[in-house]
Amino acid sequence: MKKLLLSGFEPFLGFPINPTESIVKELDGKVIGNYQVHGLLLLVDFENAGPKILEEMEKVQPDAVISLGLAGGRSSITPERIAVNCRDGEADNRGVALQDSPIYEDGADGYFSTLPIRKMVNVLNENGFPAKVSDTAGTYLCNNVMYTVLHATGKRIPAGFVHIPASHELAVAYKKEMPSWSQKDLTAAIEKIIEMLE
Ligand code: PCA
Repeated sequence: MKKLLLSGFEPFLGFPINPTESIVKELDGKVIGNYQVHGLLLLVDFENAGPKILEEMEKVQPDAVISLGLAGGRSSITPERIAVNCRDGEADNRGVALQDSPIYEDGADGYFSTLPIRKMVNVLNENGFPAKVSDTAGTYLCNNVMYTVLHATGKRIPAGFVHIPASHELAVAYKKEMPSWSQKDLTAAIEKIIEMLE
């Protein structure tokens, strides 16, 4: 049985809930398609998140890595195309704010996702889940994790990042006009993505 490392994040900035946390908890240990899922919850912490996922990869030796993050305000599931060697933006959950800071001093400018992102989007849309490829994972923790993983794996295994919209619970708690999905649909969409991985 192949192994999939599935990561999500704790809540961050003003968002009291991170729907990726429930997905990771719910799918942890499950067998979906060709993969057994190993869930990992990451801190929104620049110093900790990269080393933590690399440590887990060392332990699990996954055959694929999918990292999940919340993109509050997006209305679709968005597999990310590219990660860039840059950290910038709001303070993380430890209060650390970085500006124009490379993730690896001598790292490549960017890495393309090695997940089948086009197929993922097509399969999601065929199954009634709105999805599209995103051309930027930003410069915050999500991009940081995507870049760190791809820097380590190269093209060796399928690896990459998928941003998801808010859940209804988050929209109710945070900003009611925020586009949102049911937690059940968010989880089902991620299951669908895993199911189609070879
Ligand atoms: N989303 C943030 C960090 C944690 C998360 O779930 C991001 O898009 O960078």
